[in-house]
Amino acid sequence: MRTLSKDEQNFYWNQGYLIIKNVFNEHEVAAMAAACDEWKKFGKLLGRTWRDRNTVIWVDKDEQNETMVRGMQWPSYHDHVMDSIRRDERLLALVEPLIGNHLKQIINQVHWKKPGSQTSWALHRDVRSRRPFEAFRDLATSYVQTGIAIDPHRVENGAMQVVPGSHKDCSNNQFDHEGVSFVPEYDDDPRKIDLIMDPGDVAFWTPFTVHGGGFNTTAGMDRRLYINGFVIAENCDRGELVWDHGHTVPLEGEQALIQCEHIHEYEHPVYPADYHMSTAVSD
Ligand SMILES: O=C(O)CCC(=O)C(=O)O
Repeated sequence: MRTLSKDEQNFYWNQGYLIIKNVFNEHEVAAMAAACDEWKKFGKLLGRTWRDRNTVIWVDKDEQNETMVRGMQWPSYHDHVMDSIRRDERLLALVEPLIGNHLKQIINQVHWKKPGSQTSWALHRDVRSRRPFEAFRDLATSYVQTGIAIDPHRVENGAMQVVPGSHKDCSNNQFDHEGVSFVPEYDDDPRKIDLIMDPGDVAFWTPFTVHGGGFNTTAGMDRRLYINGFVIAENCDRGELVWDHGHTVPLEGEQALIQCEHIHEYEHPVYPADYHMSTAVSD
């Protein structure tokens, strides 16, 4: 099984990101794309942002005032394709040298950028979304975010951007208060690069790495990224156990507390009127 070499591990810790090519094959990518198409249809049918416990579909209007799906969280409670990919042992084999094999998952998310859309994620550090702060210990060395390219990621369709080395520009204890948000001061940072990926490639980044992305300016190329975030189980009070000392754990029973603070009060799906992609703390 493909794992990370020492050089790749060093690259990740030094640069704050890494790309591994060809982790998933074309059939697996096609299956993810088809699953996403179904979720997109479902989102359009709903016509507005929708939540059931940890599962959220972000539905919005595009520039032509047409209903569009910008992303979703936790398809894996309901979708065996997305579920099997998130706990595929090839992902574990790549993450394990960085944070071990007893892991919780706190992010399971798809980002859509449809052709011509103005969807983007301004530069930020994911640490801003790790709330409450005290639920996440030793974040810098305990948490790895992964992103699987479902479509080709190119500059023109809004590939994710990272600022290599930016995770070293700050320290953990700078973030023990509210108010950490976007970091526009990195917009013109000469270190900033586009993460060019082919379908099936996987990107890795740390919670302190500055990243984000631009618009999809193409006429016909979707840009979907399947994001799964893993954390050393002992160092996090939130999330679903995904790997129990190397043994995969299915999503069964009551959903865990992750980001939905009122999860155990939900009796049926809700349409939170004030929940909007641009303001959601989600990544
Ligand atoms: O989808 C993208 O291009 C950006 C992803 C991102 O910023 C995030 O997951 O935090």
